[in-house]
Amino acid sequence: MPEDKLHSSRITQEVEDRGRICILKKHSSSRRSARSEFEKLKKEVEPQRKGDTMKKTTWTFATFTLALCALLALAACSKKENTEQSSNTSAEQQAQPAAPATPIDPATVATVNGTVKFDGTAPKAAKIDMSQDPGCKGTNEAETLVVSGGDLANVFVYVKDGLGSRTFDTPKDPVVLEQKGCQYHPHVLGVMTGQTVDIKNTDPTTHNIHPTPKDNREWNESQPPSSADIQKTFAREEIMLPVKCNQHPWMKMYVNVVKSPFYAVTDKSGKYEIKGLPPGDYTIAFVHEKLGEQDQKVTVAAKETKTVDQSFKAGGE
Ligand SMILES: [Cu+2]
Repeated sequence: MPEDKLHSSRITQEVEDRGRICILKKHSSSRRSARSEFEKLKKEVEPQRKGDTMKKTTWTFATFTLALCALLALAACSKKENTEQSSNTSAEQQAQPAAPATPIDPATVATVNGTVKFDGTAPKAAKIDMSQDPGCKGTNEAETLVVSGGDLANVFVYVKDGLGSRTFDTPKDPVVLEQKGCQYHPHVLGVMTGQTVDIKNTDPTTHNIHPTPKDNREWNESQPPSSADIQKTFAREEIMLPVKCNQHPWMKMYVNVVKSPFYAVTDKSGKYEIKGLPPGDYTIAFVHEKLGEQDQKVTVAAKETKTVDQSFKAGGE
């Protein structure tokens, strides 16, 4: 091969190799360094061009290859940048920088408690046939309406209004959601924004947890028996966020994500209690998955305990 051709083909090879290395190693971690890589490469090759007898076509090819490599490197690098950006965004959504909590004087705090009743005759809870999965042990019945002696369980009660611009610390302890007997425990869960929900599977079968939110990120994850807990947070306030299991169609529960610690879920006796409230005027919301929402206004003075009962009529009115 004549010496000039050998030289030009060597340069072309070099350009190709450098471009390839740039892309493969991704050592250009940003758009700027990819661009400087291109400039450096160009400077190195350019002076050789002047004294070179290389044919024009070879040079066109070399420049084209150089430009293509640089473009590919830019694309690879900017793609990486975008990925980083989007993962940062979702990380921010998951854990927003916490504003300092507004101080509450513990000597003045009040309590709101009460009982929630179901007004009417509750239909008998439907039995659930779990025979499709031998890993689902025990008996199970629908929890859409859990009434005993007129007391309504699984009502989410929270301070909907009156807290103004107060902010609260996110509790460090997680709330636990357990899958046991192919049933969610609890059926209605309260959690603060950013607080961890620790999801356990104590069944000898695989579950697939699938929240279907309106305002939070949707996800679904499989959890085989004896696997590690799944830990999740919810970034935005959302009441009665449905959670289902993709393996077992009867499995349903609701997560309630709130910004304050002033919430409770009625127990089997229909009772709830919200403690530690600063004195003030509040709207208390009572929310049931099937019967809807009812609100009540309440004013609590310092150290006062006020009883706020509520009843739901059959049919949601
Ligand atoms: Cu399941």
